[in-house]
Amino acid sequence: MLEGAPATFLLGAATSAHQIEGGTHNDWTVWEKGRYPDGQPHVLGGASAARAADSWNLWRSDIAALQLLGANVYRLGIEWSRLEPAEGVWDQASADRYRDMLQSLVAAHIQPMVTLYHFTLPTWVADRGGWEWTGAPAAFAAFAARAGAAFGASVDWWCTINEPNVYVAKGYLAAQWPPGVKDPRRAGEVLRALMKAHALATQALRRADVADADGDGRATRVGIAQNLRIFDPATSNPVDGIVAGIAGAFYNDSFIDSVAQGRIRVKIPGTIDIDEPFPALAGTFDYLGVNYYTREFVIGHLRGPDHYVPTAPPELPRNDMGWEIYPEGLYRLLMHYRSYGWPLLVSENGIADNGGERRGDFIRAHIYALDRARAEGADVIGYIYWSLMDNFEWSHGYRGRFGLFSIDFDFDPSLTRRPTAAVPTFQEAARAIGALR
Ligand code: PNW
Repeated sequence: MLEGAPATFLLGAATSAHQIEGGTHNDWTVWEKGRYPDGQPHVLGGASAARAADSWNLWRSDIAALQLLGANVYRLGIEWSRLEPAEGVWDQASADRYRDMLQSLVAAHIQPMVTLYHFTLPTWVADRGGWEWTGAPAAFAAFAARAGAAFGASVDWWCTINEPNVYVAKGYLAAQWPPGVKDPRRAGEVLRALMKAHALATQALRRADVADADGDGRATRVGIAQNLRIFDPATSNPVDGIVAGIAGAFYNDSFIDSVAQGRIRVKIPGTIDIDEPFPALAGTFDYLGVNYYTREFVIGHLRGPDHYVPTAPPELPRNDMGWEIYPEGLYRLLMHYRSYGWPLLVSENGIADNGGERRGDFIRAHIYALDRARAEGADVIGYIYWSLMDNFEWSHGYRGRFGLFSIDFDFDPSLTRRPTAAVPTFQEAARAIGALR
């Protein structure tokens, strides 16, 4: 694994604020208390992130876990609703705690990579309409400016927005996440707003963070983490191929192509058609973050309410959440997206595997896929596993166990981070780049 990769290769693990911290108050906190019209709770089993992994208090154990792995990067979130509990109000005590965390990471030779928005909004933003509020992109940029000024001395790597496409699909197409909407027109508008928010936040970060934390001559590396999937046609029926192409163009590429062109383009034939010049988007990626999990097989329909029906042959290997395990897909995506010219960072890749027996092989197979892409010329600068430890897996509650470290949320009040059987595999990769001896 990672043979010939430079010592600067980023190898680490990821989390997000709401999924691990506990004690957050945002639009998801509200959603977790709610139910669907049929009485089902929004979150499986009525679970909530009220305590989650308690990283707000146990963050030193998280750093110890990263050290055991030999990680040289930790992708973590900072919670907007904590730092700015009301518009324009900055919570200094929370900022101090994040600063301590970030400084401790740097002292441990682990570069922090900070995500500003990972699915959760302050209630004061959500109450005004969330990303449909016309003031939202500017409010987010103001938050980014403050975060850049407050934490820039420890942080060079910034991720403005995590998976804008998943957020829009879950919140505005599938109605499974807040705000629980099913409306393609609004989905398109929210994607447009997220692009503007990213562009404005990038400008803000570059202005506010002028401190070069790692001494490599660059104070900021900004990008997004985009969920990328392989969409393969389920059969040789040309309709499947056409619909798979449309799905990929919307889901994988709207955001990326808009940045590449400095122009907001969101299109689903017959459904969404947005085209707006937005020059501030151009040049806003210092890297492209690739969150890769799975492939989908597409059965297309030209008529009827569902043009797009994802399916999956039953014989394929799956994780605990039913997602196909398909390492080759990572190779295919890296080889495709290299043509945009941005350095590629695998910003998430992981498996829900409750027993933990399959995780080591999963990581090895995906790093091999990454190695193949590197050998063929792709500029892949890092691999970040999702997740450092088990955490609140959104609408699945604590059912999806992605952690390199497991947590017994039911019976262990101290929430000890226990190494899973995949840790030696990760350590082997860390040794290959000289991050662990
Ligand atoms: C990513 N889907 O989200 C996120 O960035 C993490 O917060 C999350 O825990 C991780 O993947 C594992 O799910 C996704 O349903 C959530 O297709 C759901 C989907 C995809 C990505």
